Amino acid sequence: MDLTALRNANPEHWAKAAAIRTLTLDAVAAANSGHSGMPMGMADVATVLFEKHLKFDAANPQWPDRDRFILSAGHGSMLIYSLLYLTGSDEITLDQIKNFRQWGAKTAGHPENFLAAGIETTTGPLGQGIANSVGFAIAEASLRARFGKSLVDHYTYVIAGDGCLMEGVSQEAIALAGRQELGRLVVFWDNNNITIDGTVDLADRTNQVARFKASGWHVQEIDGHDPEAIDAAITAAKSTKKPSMIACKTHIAIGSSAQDTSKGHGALTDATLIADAKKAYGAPAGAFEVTDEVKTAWEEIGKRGAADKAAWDDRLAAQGEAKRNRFNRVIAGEAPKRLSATIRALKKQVSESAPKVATRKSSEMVLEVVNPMMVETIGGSADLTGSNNTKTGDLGIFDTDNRKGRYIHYGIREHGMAAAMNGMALHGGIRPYGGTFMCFTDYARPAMRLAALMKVPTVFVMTHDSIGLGEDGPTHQPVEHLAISRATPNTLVFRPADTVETAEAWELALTQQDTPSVLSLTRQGLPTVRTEHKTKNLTAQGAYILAEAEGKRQVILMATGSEVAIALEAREALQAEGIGTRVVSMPCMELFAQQDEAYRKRVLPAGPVRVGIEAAVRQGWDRWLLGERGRDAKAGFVGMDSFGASAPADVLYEKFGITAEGVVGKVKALLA
Ligand SMILES: Cc1ncc(C[n+]2csc(CCOP(=O)(O)OP(=O)(O)O)c2C)c(N)n1
Ligand SMILES: [Mg+2]
Repeated sequence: MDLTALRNANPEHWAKAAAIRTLTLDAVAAANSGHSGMPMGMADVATVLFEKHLKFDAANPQWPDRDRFILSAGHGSMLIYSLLYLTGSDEITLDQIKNFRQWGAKTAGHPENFLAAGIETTTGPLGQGIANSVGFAIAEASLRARFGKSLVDHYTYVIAGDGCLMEGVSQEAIALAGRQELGRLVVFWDNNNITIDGTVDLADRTNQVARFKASGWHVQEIDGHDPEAIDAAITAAKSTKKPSMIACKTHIAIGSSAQDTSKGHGALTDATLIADAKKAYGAPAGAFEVTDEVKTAWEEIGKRGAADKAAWDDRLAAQGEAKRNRFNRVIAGEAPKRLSATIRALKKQVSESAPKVATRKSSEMVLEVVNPMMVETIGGSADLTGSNNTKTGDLGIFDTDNRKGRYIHYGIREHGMAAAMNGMALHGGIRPYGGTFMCFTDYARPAMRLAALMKVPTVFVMTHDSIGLGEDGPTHQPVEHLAISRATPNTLVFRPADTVETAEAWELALTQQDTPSVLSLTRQGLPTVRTEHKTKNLTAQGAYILAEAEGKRQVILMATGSEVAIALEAREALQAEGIGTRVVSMPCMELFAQQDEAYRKRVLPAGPVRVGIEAAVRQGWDRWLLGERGRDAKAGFVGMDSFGASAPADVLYEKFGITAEGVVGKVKALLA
């Protein structure tokens, strides 16, 4: 392709865009890995966006009212690193660019949100970024409605590739954004017709323009290398009330011998190819070389938002004190001081009245007192509102005509919901929680994993958490989902036994800053096991002694959630036969693992027989059964080692042997 005409049409634009291209080529070559073609192809779009539209101030990259730029096609990470370096980030320096993909560098293979400001979300798993962006746009609309346009007034821009649009989650995201008329969301599709295996047609003939339109989007089609067309399209996109998709026809690896081929997707490291491409760009030949003129021009772009930022600071300062404090508090992600007292009051009340309720209902009872005081929560469900008990009286529905509403009907879109919630949490100012059946953790899983990796405190409300859901049968009965959730680093998995533990779990989930929570809640009613009020949050210790052995301690029963009541019943039977039995409630294994050795030893001393009880697979339990001073010959587990079945819950517990008698039998066999 002859680039001369493009270069001559707009030399200043061209030189700035070429800097992205050459930095990308050099960084990928130095790393001997990475993806050159996408940043080369999208450099024109990114340059126009940053130069003419994106509201940001490189000196204040965390400014709450900045526009958000999301690189959904995360493999093109050198695009965002180049932009950050060129505009004057003090974190993504030239040294970082030179250390692309190396140990300890902020320039990781794929962009990681916690490594540098300006990287708004972690992308790489295709489709996640575009799905996160829906949450960013919801957060903006919600906060704008509640705090006013003078404080919140920004756009969310996304670059998505063919891969992002092929991933199923993109459909969930597009449909939700269209339904909610998220007019501040602008998606650029890098329409280069290339993926790794070849041309897009190998696997897809979707008319993307028609697809977006069908979901209520405003769509434009442009030449992604024409700066004037890009500028005009962004201007038009900003003024519509619908979310916008701009289909940008581009050439992957433009100007190189790999242009328009799948070879151009990956690492272009050949020295001749790189030298030739630089020549075609009219760019300096040296590695990582950017002329002072071009660097200065980019730094000017980085300063473009400084006056806006200063004016915004003044507007924030001019707010009434209460509103300013509330804004600052929610942006900082700090729970209100009254949260603890509110939780304590509820605990006292329920430990006295000792209701028999399902923990999904307990969760609703907690939310009824928390939501009115914690204005940053946004709840929702993937079409299971009445089952997940996620909606409380005060919230109102988030909708096109009610942006103040704090409850979202996500539709039957678990993955899209989870990713959107992550987007809200990343945006800041919002504490999202959302529900579905525990079994459909699988459908939300990629975003749940990323919540943990990204260090955002999203709360996943997973109800119907075992065979205890009964008649709906094994398709709906989770058995392995606690294990996979617990296997995920930086995730708190709570399985509370009653309303008191549920209240404690919510308090912990809502005060996390860097860790997502999974609440595993029952469909079936459970007795209150914490009938003696304790002001202390015992769930914070992860596991604690719920009932002490009388006489010589021969047995420790450990259980979670619905099985704690079974453990207590088994203890009664064992104690009646003179077998001293301790019951340990273990609502959160991760928090117990974080306790000091002395505490863990107090709860799980060496000696007694140990039996774990949980209506799920054993995987994950052996640390508590065999480790921590336990011994193989003296440990057992009562739970599931197959899928469940369709029948009433009590019949299932009976048939699968998860009963007090089953536990007593297991204990006696171990004692014999
Ligand atoms: C969920 C997921 N599946 C697979 C991959 C591996 N992968 C990375 S890029 C890519 C092709 C993407 O094609 P496209 O978005 O068109 O990018 P381009 O080749 O145009 O740069 C694939 C399959 C991934 N990163 N994420
Ligand atoms: Mg492509």
